[in-house]
Amino acid sequence: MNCIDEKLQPIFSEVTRRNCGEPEFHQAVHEVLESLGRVVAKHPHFLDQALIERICEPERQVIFRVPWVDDSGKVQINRGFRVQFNSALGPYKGGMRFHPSVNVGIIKFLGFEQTFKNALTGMPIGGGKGGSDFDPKGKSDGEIMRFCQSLMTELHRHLGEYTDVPAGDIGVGGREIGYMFGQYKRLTNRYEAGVITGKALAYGGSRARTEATGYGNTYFVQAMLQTKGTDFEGKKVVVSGSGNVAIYTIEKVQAFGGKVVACSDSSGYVVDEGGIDLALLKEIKDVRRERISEYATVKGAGVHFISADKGSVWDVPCDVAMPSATQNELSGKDAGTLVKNRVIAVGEGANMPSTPEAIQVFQDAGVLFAPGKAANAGGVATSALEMQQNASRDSWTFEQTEERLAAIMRNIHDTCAATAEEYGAPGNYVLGANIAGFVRVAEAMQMLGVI
Ligand code: NDP
Ligand code: 2IT
Repeated sequence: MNCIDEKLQPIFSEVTRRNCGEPEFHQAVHEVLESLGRVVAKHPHFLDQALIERICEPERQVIFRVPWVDDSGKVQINRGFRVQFNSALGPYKGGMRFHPSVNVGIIKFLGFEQTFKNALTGMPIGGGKGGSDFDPKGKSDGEIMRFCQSLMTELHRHLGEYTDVPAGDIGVGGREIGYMFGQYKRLTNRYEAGVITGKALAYGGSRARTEATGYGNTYFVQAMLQTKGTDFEGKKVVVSGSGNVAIYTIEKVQAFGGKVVACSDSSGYVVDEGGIDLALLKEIKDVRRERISEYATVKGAGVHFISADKGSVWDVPCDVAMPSATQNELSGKDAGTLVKNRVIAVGEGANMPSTPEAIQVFQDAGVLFAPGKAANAGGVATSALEMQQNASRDSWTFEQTEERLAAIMRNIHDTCAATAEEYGAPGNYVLGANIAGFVRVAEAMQMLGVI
């Protein structure tokens, strides 16, 4: 890891002491503090009133029991979380993740990242995140519904369209959002559409929200490529994951003329040099909910499945890499392989998918590198557009909504680039994103008194 400025080192030490056993949270804080040395050198007033210490401490953390009954009649218990990180810019906003690896440290890292990401969108949304260690894999529809209802039975008292607005993340898509909203509505006796985003169109959702994160990352990478006088046309692209973010990244890359040759899930990856067949991938993942090896089985000759214990999707040579699965999925070694294979750009669709070592390798090699908190902000930005439509009881066309998304991503790109330049590190989007996000949150907090 790089060094943190000596003035900020005590803040980091206190974060690790207070949040022991939460390595992902430490990692996320470390990366932001690394960038802030240049800010406090130029604007020492940001060190006043324990502002940075306050930004590193969530405003509220809720942990609760989620009991539910499985199909065999057995009582199961999971743990639910909601970390309401920062509300200086608006109601807490951020997704819910259902995955067995979820713990408070994971949710805290995600809520911390979300705070700066949401600030970068320029929309009036604070940062929060939640989830559960519930594993949706292999569960029946009835089990998913009963789990979502039980979770919301506790969570609803902490939410509200002006308080905290969840959405989806890993393991939480349209089906789960529907069950959670249904239970919220029932418990509160209020049709408060703006209390959750990622809803289906039938009951207050926004067009283009499903597509927004993947499309947004593709717009961001396109803007980076354009700074070097090039674009996606004819480029070989590897996208990790095969969930919501990955699928709509593949769709937009293909629309921009790129060729996606590999994608993955936690069991392994498939290589299809002819270009991923998106209709088939959607059918296997969204409809049949099967493993990625099924793609190779259906496609047959020429398409390979390689299991996760035999290699990494980052072994596949490409011009552009778009990690869209989970945190720390791309190691320093993987980055070395990508650089050796002449990758020119990396856009993080997932949250913190590259390890600190990987980011260093990319930056040392002069690879265009878009950090998740900037590149994947299109999802939450379109959630804010969904809230806007709900508030005005309006519904926009797909074109109108996508146009707003494209403009927001362009603006985030330009803000990160200009901020990096202003702070003496042209082309460093990590620094640009961290500083621009921080300054927006910090300035609002200073105006609000010691909160
Ligand atoms: P999905 O649940 O739709 O898909 C997740 C994909 O990542 C699956 O292919 C899954 O494989 C894979 N994956 C998950 N965990 C692991 C793991 N531990 N190791 C290897 N592969 C894994 O989630 P999303 O597409 O919504 O989210 C993907 C990433 O994007 C996450 O980091 C999320 O935080 C981030 N993100 C999502 C946004 C959104 O709007 N949905 C917005 C911004 C960021 P498997 O099925 O085998 O588990
Ligand atoms: O990480 C993220 O930005 C999300 N999972 C989307 C959050 C949202 O509120 O739309």
